[in-house]
Amino acid sequence: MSLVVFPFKVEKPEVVVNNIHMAASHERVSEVLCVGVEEEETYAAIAAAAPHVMAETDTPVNLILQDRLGSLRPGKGDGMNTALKYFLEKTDVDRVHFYDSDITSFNQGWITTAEEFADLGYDVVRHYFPRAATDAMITWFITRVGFAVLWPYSELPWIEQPLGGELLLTRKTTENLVADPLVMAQSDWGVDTIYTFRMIQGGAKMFEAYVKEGKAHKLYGRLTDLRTMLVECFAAIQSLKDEKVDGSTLHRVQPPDVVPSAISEKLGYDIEASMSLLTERWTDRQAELLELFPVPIRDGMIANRQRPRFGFMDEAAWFETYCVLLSHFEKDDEDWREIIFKLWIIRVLNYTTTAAARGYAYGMRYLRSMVERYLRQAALGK
Ligand code: GDX
Ligand code: MN
Repeated sequence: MSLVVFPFKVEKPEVVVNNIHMAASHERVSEVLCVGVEEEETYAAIAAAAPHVMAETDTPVNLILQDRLGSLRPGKGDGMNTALKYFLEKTDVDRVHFYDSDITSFNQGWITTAEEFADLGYDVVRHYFPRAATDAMITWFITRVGFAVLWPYSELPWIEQPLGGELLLTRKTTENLVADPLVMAQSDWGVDTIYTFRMIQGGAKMFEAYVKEGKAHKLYGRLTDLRTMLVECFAAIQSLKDEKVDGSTLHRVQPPDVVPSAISEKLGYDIEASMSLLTERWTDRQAELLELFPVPIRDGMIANRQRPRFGFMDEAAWFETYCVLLSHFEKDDEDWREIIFKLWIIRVLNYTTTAAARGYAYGMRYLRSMVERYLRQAALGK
């Protein structure tokens, strides 16, 4: 039997409650745990609905607030880590599942799939989804690139969606995570990166299950939300850069299927709004920090003080940029946060206009082969 966890912040209550109901009705689920941040409206709505779900499904639905466990910004990491501790300390079941609470395409099949692959003996089952060619831009340009550059021989760069919030862990894998001070300290958006990294480094057997209907969820609000996520996901990789990972992990990936046109034709982000951010919020200190980068990158960036420019940020320039960031980026420095945000938007715009503009199939092929080229380049350079 399994515990199902929904971490939540501020979400549409009807969406969360529907997901809770679905999980609680599943025959393999012995308890549903919702982990909130504070007692606001979403929390109150779940508290009001929980007794009804329990009565209808005969499955306990518990609602708790996250503990302050970590040392970084209190965020989703504290929520997930609180749930892992709860799983070990308050239940005796073998498996825990996590699902984002804002998903509108969630169904019981997701739980069944994870359970069945775990039955085969995998320690971790991760769900992965078809995504638009201009979606998942943090995953592609920050996480998968970082994994390729730093650990080219490991399984890490081959993980489809290393930041995905939908996954199953066994008790043994959870014990390893909870015993790990670095994991418990990661209270922010970097938590998914650290979990994925430690699982592979620790030799967990991982299966990635393909969910063909895709993950429909809340659209990004302001781009500044993504900025925090970007900074925290990069900083998580940077904090791991001196770690070693060998190549002996078992990692299998279920092949993908036909991608629904609603996904392949979707635009992942607002191009015009992103371009307009490039000329904003400049400081003279940002220009000074850019001296650390190769001249063409520095000059290309400085040109953005006047008007948006992104032609210079090709694949090779991003490799060099990424290496400078690994050495010099400071996550708590406002100018560095703004620089990495602009660099990343520029790389995303360059990719969008040179590769994604040629269509879904081309864009996806480009992203995959880009990661491969980076890992070969990194391996040769070492
Ligand atoms: N308990 C708790 N505490 N839950 C949180 C917090 C927090 O501080 N912040 C967000 N959440 C919940 C949120 O309500 C949702 O259920 C889930 O975490 C994911 O957040 P969402 O705002 O939907 O983010 P997004 O962009 O859909 O996230 C995806 O990328 C993240 C990442 O790349 O880092 C998703 O796959 C996340 O699981 C992943 O962490
Ligand atoms: Mn979401």
